[in-house]
Amino acid sequence: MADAFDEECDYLFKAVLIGDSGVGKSNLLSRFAKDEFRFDSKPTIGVEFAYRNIKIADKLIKAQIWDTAGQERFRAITSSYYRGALGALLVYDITRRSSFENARKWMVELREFGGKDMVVILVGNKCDLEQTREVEEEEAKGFAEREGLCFMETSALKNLNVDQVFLQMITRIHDSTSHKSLDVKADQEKQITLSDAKEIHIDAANEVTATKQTSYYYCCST
Ligand SMILES: Nc1nc2c(ncn2[C@@H]2O[C@H](COP(=O)(O)OP(=O)(O)OP(=O)(O)O)[C@@H](O)[C@H]2O)c(=O)[nH]1
Ligand SMILES: [Mg+2]
Repeated sequence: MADAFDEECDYLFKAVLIGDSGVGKSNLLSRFAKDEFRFDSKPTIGVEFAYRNIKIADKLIKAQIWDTAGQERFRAITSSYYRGALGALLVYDITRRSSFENARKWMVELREFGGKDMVVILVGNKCDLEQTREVEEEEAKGFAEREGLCFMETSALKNLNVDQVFLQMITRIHDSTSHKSLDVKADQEKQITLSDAKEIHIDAANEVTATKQTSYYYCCST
């Protein structure tokens, strides 16, 4: 059934979720993929993934989002997790400063295993917990700017900015891959092969329209 549907997709994009344990990666994904939230979610063991199909302009995109454990001992082989990923959400918890400070550590891993053109968004999750906030939005914006990342605050619990953050990432991936194919051959179709996934076809003639932005959204010009 999945294969039958794959035939209808114009693109397949793989993206990954990274960040410390307990920051809300799995709940962000379940909110995005199934509109579900769990107060009692267990730490992820190994790797899980979910899909959601998104229409940008007249193109159907299958977003394949991978989720792994923040805890080192539960993580799967890192290189295969990142292989073929075109985007990443680097998630921290706005009420847990250590999870923000560890974003640097996650950046090191991203640089080692991720592709150099990956679209990376820094995500401050649990913004519904304003009263116990330990990381100011301005500070996170500054960090994102220095690292050349986009930035957004979200709440998986209240469903704030969840669709927006995933859609920003997917739109930017679409945008950059379309530009790349234009650079290579303006009038021909280019193929990119994602290991761990299927082939995607990028038609250089297609245009991408922007998706909605929100007040929480910040992005540098890179
Ligand atoms: N208040 C609030 N709690 C949240 C939010 N997102 C997740 N949580 C809670 O935070 C806890 C951890 O969430 P998970 O999604 O399992 O965290 P994770 O990053 O996947 O953790 P690992 O799988 O161990 O890496 C759970 O108790 C969730 O209910 C949010 O936006 N707001
Ligand atoms: Mg998890």
